[in-house]
Parts: sequence; structure tokens; C-alpha cells
Amino acid sequence: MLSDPIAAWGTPPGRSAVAVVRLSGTGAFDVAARVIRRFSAEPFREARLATFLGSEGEPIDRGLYLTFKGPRSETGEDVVELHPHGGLLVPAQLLAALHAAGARPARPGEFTRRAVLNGKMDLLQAEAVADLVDATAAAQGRSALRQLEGGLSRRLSGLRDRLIELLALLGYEVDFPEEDDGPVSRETLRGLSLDLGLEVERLLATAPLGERLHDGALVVLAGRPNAGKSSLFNALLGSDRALVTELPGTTRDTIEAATAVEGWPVRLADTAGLWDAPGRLDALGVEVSRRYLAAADLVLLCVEAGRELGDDEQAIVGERPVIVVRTKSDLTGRRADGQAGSEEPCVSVVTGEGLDTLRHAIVARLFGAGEGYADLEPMLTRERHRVALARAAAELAAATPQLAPRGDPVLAAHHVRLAVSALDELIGVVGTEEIFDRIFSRFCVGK
Ligand SMILES: Nc1nc2c(ncn2[C@@H]2O[C@H](COP(=O)(O)OP(=O)(O)OP(=O)(O)O)[C@@H](O)[C@H]2O)c(=O)[nH]1
Ligand SMILES: [Mg+2]
Repeated sequence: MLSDPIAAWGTPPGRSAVAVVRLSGTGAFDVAARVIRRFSAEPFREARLATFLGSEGEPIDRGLYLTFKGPRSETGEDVVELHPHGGLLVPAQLLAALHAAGARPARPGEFTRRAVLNGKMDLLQAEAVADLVDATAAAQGRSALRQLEGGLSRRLSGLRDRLIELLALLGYEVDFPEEDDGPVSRETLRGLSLDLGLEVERLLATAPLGERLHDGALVVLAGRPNAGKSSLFNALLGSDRALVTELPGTTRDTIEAATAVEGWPVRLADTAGLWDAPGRLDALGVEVSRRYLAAADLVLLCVEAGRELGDDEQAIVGERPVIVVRTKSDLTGRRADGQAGSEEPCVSVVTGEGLDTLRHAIVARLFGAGEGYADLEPMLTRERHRVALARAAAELAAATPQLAPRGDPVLAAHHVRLAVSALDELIGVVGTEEIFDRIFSRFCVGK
């Protein structure tokens, strides 16, 4: 049943002053009345202090609870939010009592799923809820919040409205083919279709940056053994994750760590030095480094300050987006010695010199394009968005030529309709179970 009462933790289990346990569905107030002493559903949306009872009716805690009458609630159903003390025991006892009183344990994402089904938010906003919860960098949070507030949804529904309008106009063409000129000329219709196609393309163009923002950019530290990669990795992370020694070949396994650089999400990878490794293990490490290099959004090629780049290093500069980082600048005596006037940041993990400049350069290279328009344009942040819009773009590209003088408006209408259904699926107007399952299964239980 869709609206049967469900209950789950809204906060992660563990030591905390307060925990949140949520209950939603038809009959939620009856369930709550069995677990909250002297429960009263009204007044709604006002916190009250009460004694919470365990499965045997014994008092287990005192805390606040709130009630929300559907549809004016997050899920659109009757909702009770209970705030027991945190820790492992009490919230678990309370949840067990709620389950004994008739609520079923919620599945991952089930609260948000109900919110979507009840029209409280669309699928894009639901994804934004998950993104906001998962965000680790400020820029990710901002982007998720914008999507949650409906930025992308509005843009896409605007697009959908215009497609429907085009369909309506096309309907006239289809119904009265013998008329020379319908309410609007063929040429105008073709122009409309072309414009819509361009707008879809514009949105699609935000996908690489949007997805990079969503997933974090892969920044790979590479270079010869002993170049100072692991030292720089640790300095950028602000913690000693990777081993550092004066022995060449210290790092063998690639180490990956998620971090934020000036508020932007980055996955930093420290790799084994690139060299003709004598041993089997070292050689394996080099192989992994090469794989990471090939996948990198940006390579930080570490080269000691004051040294000319070798052919091996030049080759890397040629093939990937690279920042050549001059390391150990404290050893060369003078700052930027040997690289005067060059764009290559000089850093020292000993003095901390150049690290801020490097951070700046990393962000500019990875997200620079987005700093300008990120605030204006909603971005496509997931593969799902990109695939659906690419389908819409392809349908529009197929529709437009059919609006030329010798084209077939029936075929054009068919393609525009398919473009609409691509958007519908994206926004969640027509939720197929499969899409819903895929999206909500990644949520935490209490969301
Ligand atoms: N003076 C000085 N020494 C540094 C600096 N960065 C690294 N080193 C030293 O250089 C040596 C190698 O540093 P690592 O960070 O292990 O170099 P790596 O590139 O990771 O080396 P492999 O893992 O062997 O490929 C160590 O002895 C570090 O202490 C720096 O900025 N200044
Ligand atoms: Mg290393």
C-alpha cells in the first residue's frame, strides 16, 4: 500500500543530544497515540513535550514531538516527528515501539518518494535533496540548493510548455493540411523547433561542468619518483595521508581522497612516480598511475623547481590538462628560481609558499568556466539528466527538417511528442517505477 504508515530514523544512529524519528502515512496519528503519552494531533506544527513509551508501554524518554496534517507536510501525508534524546538505545527503542504500534520500517528514500508522488516536489528536486545531504564542498551545496529550490525544474518545465505549444500549433497543420497558412506559417514553426533545439543544446552544454561539480573533479598528482607528489598531496589535504620518504618509489598504490579546494569538490589522487621501475611491484604501481593519468580532469605534474622538463614530462604536458607544479621551491634559494616569468606555480611544503596560488590555479582550471554562469544557469548534474536531454535534442533535430516545405508535419509532431516525453521522464511527470526505484534506492532510510 502506498500510504501505509512508515517510520525511520531521520538522523544517523550514534551519540547526539537529540535524534529525529519520523513517521508518515495514513493513520500516523493513531500509531503515534500508542507511543506518545497523552498524544494530541492538534495543534499542528507546534512542538510539545511528552513522555515516549516503549513497546511494552513503559516510559523510555521525554522529548518533543510535532504533528503535520497532510497534505501540508513534507510527504503530503500525516506526519509526526519525534525528537528523543540521541544515542543508540532510546531512538531504537522508540522506533521499535512505533513498529509494534503499526508503522512499517521505511525503505531508503521512501519519505522523499512519497513527497514526489504526492506532488510536493518533482524528481529533480528529490535528487537535489540527496545531493545536498551528500555534499562535501560548498559549491556542491549551493548547486544542490538551487536545484532543490526549483531552478532546473522551472527551466525544464518552461521548455516543456513551449514544446506543448509547438505541438498544438502542429496539430493545426496536421488537421488542415490543405490550408496554405495555418495560424502560423510552416517557416515560423520550423523556427520555433530550431530555437527549442538550441535551448536544449545550451542546457546540455552545462552537463560536463555540472557533473564535475556533482561527482568532484579528479585531480591526479603525477611526476617522477621523489618529485614531492605525496608531500603536496598531504599539504593540499591538510593531513598526513600518504607516506613521505627521501627514497624514490615510496608510493606504490594510488591513494585517493575527497576534499574541497576553495569550496570546490575535488578527488585528489597521489600516484606512484613514473619511471622505468626495476621491480614488479613498482612497475604495477606505474601502470596504475598511467590509468589515473588517462582519467584525470587535471594533472598536477610535479617537477622540482629549477630543473628542465624531460621528454617524459613534456609528453604528459602534451596529452592531458596539466598544471606543471614546481616543487621544493625552498631548496632553490630564490623564489621561482629558474622559472622567472613562467606560469608554473612554485610551491614548498616546508614553508607553505605557493600553495594558495596553486589552489587558485586548480579551481580556475577546473571550474573557471562555471564561476560566471553557475549563478545564472541551472546545470545538469547527473548522467540521467544528460541522457534525457540528449534524447530531446535528437528528437528536435529530427523534427525540424520535417517542417520545411516538403516535410511531413505528422512526423514532426511525432518527434516533438517524443521530446516532450523525454522531459516528462526527467522531471518526473510520468514516473515509471523503474526510474523511481533507481533514484530512491540510493537515499538514506529516513529521507
Ligand atoms: N625541502 C623540501 N623537501 C621536500 C618538499 N617536498 C618534498 N620534499 C622531500 O622530498 C622527498 C620526496 O618527497 P615525496 O613527497 O615522498 O615525493 P614523491 O614524489 O611522493 O615520491 P615517490 O612516492 O617516491 O614517487 C622527501 O624527502 C620530502 O621530504 C619541499 O617542498 N621542500
Ligand atoms: Mg609518493
